[in-house]
Amino acid sequence: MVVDVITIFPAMVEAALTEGVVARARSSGVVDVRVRDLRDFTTDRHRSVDDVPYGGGPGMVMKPEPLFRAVDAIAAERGQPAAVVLMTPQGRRFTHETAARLSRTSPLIVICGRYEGIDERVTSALVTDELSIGDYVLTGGELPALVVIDAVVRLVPGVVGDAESVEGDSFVRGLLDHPHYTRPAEFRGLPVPETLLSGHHGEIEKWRARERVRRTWERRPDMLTGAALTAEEQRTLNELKLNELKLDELKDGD
Ligand code: 4HQ
Repeated sequence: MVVDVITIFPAMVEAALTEGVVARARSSGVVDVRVRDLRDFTTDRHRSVDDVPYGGGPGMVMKPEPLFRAVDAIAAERGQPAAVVLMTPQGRRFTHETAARLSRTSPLIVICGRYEGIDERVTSALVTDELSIGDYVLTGGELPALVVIDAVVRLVPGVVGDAESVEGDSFVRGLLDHPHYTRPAEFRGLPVPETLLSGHHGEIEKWRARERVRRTWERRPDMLTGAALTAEEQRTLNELKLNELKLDELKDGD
């Protein structure tokens, strides 16, 4: 998979792509992620990438020319992009489904915005996907772009090994994960749940299934509509629902 990132802070983006799973995927050649300095696509003496907003108001706007030149140059080198992603709080929320789709989309260009935003002609003529990583305002699109690249790259076949398998991932399964423990069996008086020490694989899987459903019920009830549950998970959910009904009856006093 081929990804080009356009930013005015290439060192910041490169640093994050030089560690961990993404770095390994890059050096093994499974993915080719290149970071491009937007200023390399300017033509003026000051290498300007921003200008004052038409209509007035605070802050600066990213100029269209450097972004158009950057996308044109990248397209000439890498081929016509299958998607041009812009990170912005105005975008659709980035989810596992979008990550999975983008992991099958290549070549990909990701634009990191700075300042108040970018000239709307870039968005309407070049950008295919406006994505937001959440409802908060950051100082730039670099961290959101890194979030997207990290989530997308680990879904590319051959990047994550069998041990770290993607199949069991929370948002693939539609449930939150069960708790994890490692040695020692007791730490500062805190024990590891008995079942996990038992060596009974069937019982351990049952315990984990129940914990996944219980946690999802408590923390993310919205995820339970639409989750594909195993028999044990469904049994646990039914139990929790029954408990809630019984509690409601007690409160109503009938
Ligand atoms: N920004 N999800 C403002 C974000 C953001 C987000 C990126 C800040 C673009 C101009 N991007 N710049 N949240 O807050 O994607």
